[in-house]
Amino acid sequence: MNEHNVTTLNEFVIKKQNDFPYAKGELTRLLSHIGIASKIVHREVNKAGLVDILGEMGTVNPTGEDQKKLDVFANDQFIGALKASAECCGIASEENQDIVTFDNDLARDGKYIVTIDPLDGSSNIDVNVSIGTIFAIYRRISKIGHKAQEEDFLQEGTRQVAAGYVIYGSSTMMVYTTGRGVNGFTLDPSIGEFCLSHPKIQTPTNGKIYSINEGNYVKFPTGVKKYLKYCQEKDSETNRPFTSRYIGSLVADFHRNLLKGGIYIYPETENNPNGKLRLLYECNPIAFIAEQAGGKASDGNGNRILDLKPTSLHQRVPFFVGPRSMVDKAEEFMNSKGEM
Ligand code: AMP
Ligand code: P6P
Repeated sequence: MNEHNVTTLNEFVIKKQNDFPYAKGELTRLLSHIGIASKIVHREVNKAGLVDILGEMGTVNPTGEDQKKLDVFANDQFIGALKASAECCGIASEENQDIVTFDNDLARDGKYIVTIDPLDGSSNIDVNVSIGTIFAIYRRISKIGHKAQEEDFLQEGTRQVAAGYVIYGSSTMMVYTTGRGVNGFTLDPSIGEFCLSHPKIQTPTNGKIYSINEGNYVKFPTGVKKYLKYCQEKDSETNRPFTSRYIGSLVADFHRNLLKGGIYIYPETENNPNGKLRLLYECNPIAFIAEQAGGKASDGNGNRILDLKPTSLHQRVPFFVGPRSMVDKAEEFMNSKGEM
C-alpha cells in the first residue's frame, strides 16, 4: 500500500513472495515481465482502430486461424518480455507451431516455462469486442542449463505454478493465481500500473448465465442439448430460465461468468470431436483460476481438466467451466442416456 492507498501488481507480487522465505525472486520477475508486456499490448489494442495494425497479416497460426497483425504484435511482445526476464527458458504459444526456446546462457538457467495465448479472441479485434491474453507458468522438468524440451510443456495442469489472463475491455485487467486464491488488478493508465481492484475473487456458487455458441446446436452431443433445454425451462426453485450470454471471446465470457456466476461450455461437436479450445494455453490456465475461485472445470465427461495429461502442444479438449453446481448439472445430462 502506498500514499495513494492502492496496491500495485508489483507490490502485491513482492508481498506474496515474502510468504516463501526460500524464494529467490525468480517467479516475481517473471510475473512482473508479463505485466510489462500486457501494458504494451494494452496500448496497441487501445489504438488499433487508429493505426494500420488492424486486419489480416496474411499468415495463419498453427491451428489454421488467420493471424491478425495485433496477434503477431502481442506474440512478439510476450516472447520478448519472457526472454528478457531471464527466468523463462522457453514458451509454447498459440501463434507458434513448435516451442520457442531461449537459447542463451541466462535463459537456459531459467527454471520456468510459459504457455501462452497472446491474443485470444482476435477475430473480435476489428469490431472492438474485448479480447485477452491467457498464460500459465510451470517449473521445467528438463535439466537446467540446457534448452527447454517439449516434455516441459506437456505437464498436467495441476503442475501449474501460476496462471492468469489479461482482459483488454472497457478497462484492462489482469487476473491471476499462484494456487493461493485469485486476485484481479485494473490498469490505471494515468500511473501505468495494474492496481488491486478485485481481491480474493470467489465465483458465485449458483450462477444464472450459460455461455455457449448455440449456432452449433444441431452438432452438439445429446447431453449438451438436454442441458440447454434445462437452462431454458421455467423453474422458480432453481432460478430458471437462465440467461444466455456469449461474446465469442473466451477471456471476456469467462471473466463475466467468474464475477457474476455462469457456465461456459465449448463441447465436442461433429466437426470438432475434441472441441475447439486448446488445453495448454486456454483450458488449463482458465481451469486453475476457476478452481481457485471455488469453481470447477471438466471436459464434460467426468475428467477434471487439470488432471489431463497433454499429448501435444495444440491439443484441443471439450471445456465446461463455471460454478461447481452448474458444471455438475451439465455433466449429469452428459452422462444420461437416451435421445433428445
Ligand atoms: P522463486 O525462487 O522466486 O522461483 O520462488 C520459488 C517458489 O516460491 C515459486 O515457484 C512459488 O511456488 C513460490 N513463490 C515465489 N515467489 C512468489 C510470488 N511472488 N507469488 C507466489 N508464489 C511465489
Ligand atoms: P466460436 C476465439 O477464437 C476462441 O478461441 C475463444 O476465445 C472463443 O470463446 C471461441 O474461440 C469462440 O468460438 O466457434 O463460438 O466462434
